[in-house]
Amino acid sequence: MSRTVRIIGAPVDYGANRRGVDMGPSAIRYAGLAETLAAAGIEARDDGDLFVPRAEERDPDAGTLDHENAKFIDEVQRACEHLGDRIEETLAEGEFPLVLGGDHSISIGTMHGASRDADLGVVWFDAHADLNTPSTSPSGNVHGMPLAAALGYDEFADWDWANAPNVREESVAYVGLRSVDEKEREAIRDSEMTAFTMADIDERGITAVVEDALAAATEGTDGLHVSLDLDWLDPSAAPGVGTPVRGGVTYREAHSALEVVAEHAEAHDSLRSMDVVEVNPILDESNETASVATEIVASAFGKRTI
Ligand code: 6HN
Ligand code: MN
Ligand code: MN
Ligand code: MN
Repeated sequence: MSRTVRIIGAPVDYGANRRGVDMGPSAIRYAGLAETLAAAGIEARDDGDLFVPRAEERDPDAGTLDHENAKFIDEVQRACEHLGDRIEETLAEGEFPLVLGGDHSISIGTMHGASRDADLGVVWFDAHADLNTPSTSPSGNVHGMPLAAALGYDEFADWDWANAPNVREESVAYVGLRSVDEKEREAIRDSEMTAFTMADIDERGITAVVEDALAAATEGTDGLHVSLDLDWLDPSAAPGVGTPVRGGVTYREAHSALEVVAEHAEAHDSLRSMDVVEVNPILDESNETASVATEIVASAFGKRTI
């Protein structure tokens, strides 16, 4: 990583159905993110957390938007608008935005901010497709909707704050899908996105799959956003998440994947922004998931053994 990494905490849990994910930024810091990056020779500075009112103080169904089946949507909007501005500022000042979530709804803000002045490709490491809309969501949880929001599907078409200004379907690539809702499956099939499931990883190996995902996301774009949902990993390696799904990538595969990202970033100066989401210390075992998150981030930024 040639730029200084600016760490931005987004302690948001509005988008998930389990409390505790708002403590993700603290847990990741406590796991030694700054120290791990420093030891790897990566310059980083911590810019603190966004101000996010506690969910208990808010009414999930109040608000001014048409929020049916999108819990806390007004609160998500407010947090994402602030986050988007912080991302834009960070990039304008020549630093690299690393966002610590929080649940995955915060990526709406990251992608918005990172695509204001650039065509942005996206690689989405996740068990889930996060492509629901208020009309298709089985849960009403906005953390299952960030990509649909960025791409302006259904109700999101009218919500400019949610639509990433310069993210195109054909520049979005999934890696590691294994829990996709019926309507999401249809939407992926009808779309121009690239989607690699766990079966693709089993068959072809993690490196080949990530290389293809990177190629799809960086063709014709100015920069790459990497979104890392910790439930992408198998729950045995990352137990502290709200929506675990069996059959995910191993600890080693996760490292290999992000090492491939680091190589691509070095060769093409492709990496523009990153978020690390869904770490929930309340559900974790000895902060293991936050430690794994920390180590994987270091791999993405080019940490080497020798
Ligand atoms: N995540 N597809 C499910 C839903 O409620 O829409 C689960 C979403 C999980 C979201 O882990 O970021
Ligand atoms: Mn997700
Ligand atoms: Mn997920
Ligand atoms: Mn728009």
